[in-house]
Amino acid sequence: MLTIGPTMTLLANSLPETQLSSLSGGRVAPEKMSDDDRKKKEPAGPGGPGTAVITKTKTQTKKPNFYRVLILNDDYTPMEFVTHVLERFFSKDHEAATRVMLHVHHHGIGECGIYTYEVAETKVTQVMDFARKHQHPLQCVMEKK
Ligand code: TYC
Repeated sequence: MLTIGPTMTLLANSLPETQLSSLSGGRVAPEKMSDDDRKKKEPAGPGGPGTAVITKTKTQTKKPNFYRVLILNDDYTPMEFVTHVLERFFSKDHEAATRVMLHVHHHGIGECGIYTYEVAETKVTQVMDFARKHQHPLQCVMEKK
């Protein structure tokens, strides 16, 4: 989850007490200062003496978008190479990697993992660079979930 900043400040005496109380979660501090003390400490500002400022921070949340990273079957890339790719770049143990590789071999396409945009993009680039380096035609793509 992402957290995005604060939102609202208002003068306490600009609202009726019922609204004030709900804004502050019912925790508006009672005025304890005597009138004499207040005169010494607070200048009579725009809100007048005894003006309280309440800042309410509203936390906004945003769900990240997720992307599926997929590999495609072809007739030339060795099975062992694909299994190795799944272990190396997608942190799969040998059995899980073999399972995904065989699924792709039989069905034409299969899922390596689900990631946020930047991570998925990095995985695709890593796989494509690694396949090219070893002169295999293996294809790796990402799709929005
Ligand atoms: N079909 C390939 C072969 O028979 C193996 C393979 C599996 C290739 C999965 C790519 O994504 C792939 N050698």
